[in-house]
Amino acid sequence: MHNLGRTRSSQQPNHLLLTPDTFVRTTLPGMTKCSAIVHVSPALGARFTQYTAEFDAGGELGTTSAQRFIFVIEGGVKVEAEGKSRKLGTNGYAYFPEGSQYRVVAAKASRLAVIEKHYQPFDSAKAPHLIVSSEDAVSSHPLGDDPSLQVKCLLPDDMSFDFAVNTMVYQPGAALSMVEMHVMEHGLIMLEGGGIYRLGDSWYSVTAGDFIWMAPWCPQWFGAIGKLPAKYLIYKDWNRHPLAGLQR
Ligand code: UGY
Ligand code: MN
Repeated sequence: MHNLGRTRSSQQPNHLLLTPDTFVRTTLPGMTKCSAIVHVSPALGARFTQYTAEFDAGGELGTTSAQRFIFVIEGGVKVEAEGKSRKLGTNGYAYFPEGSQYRVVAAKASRLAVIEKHYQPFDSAKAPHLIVSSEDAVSSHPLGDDPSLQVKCLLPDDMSFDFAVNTMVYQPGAALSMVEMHVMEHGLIMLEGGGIYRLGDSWYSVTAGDFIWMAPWCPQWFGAIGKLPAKYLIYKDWNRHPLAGLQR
């Protein structure tokens, strides 16, 4: 249904808000019975790609030359890697190192958050390893000293990994204690609830299903509104010097 040209989606130099009414689907090379809503990519200045993959039962993601992180938003998939087959249900996730061999096959109609990034090696750190797990199995900790804002780190706190993916759960009324401005960029998918996101000099109402990209140093703040907790999955580049990857 059209909305007389109106949407909450907004593309700005240092941030992007994409709401489901503006999603456009495409099939990426290697996908079968699967389509992608590409939320952000280097075409916009990001140093990673994030998309939502929508599978029919039996659909497959295919391969990539980059390292890849997947998170099951809805449904379930089978991960075949290192000679084992493991099932991931809702909140299940996996990390695949660059160059590894694996298959991701949907057990039923499913929706996954997918993040891909070319690996940035670091001197003495060993190569990152395969991870297949569930967010439900990860323990949370408060952000700062605020127990109403809980964070789960889905990847190990280890220099082998050049990015982090966390979930953050805000109790109704909880908020970031400061406006953050930092070198890392973010890809964020709202999983539950909603609230107000400050991005740059704009304040947006956001809700489950929305995607946000924040460029490095984009001013950012979130406060949860409503009677239910707000939850999001958030990517950031991590563990590398700001000059890493640039020519001498
Ligand atoms: O990890 C973070 O930088 C996180 N606190 N940022 C955010 O939620 N916008
Ligand atoms: Mn941040």
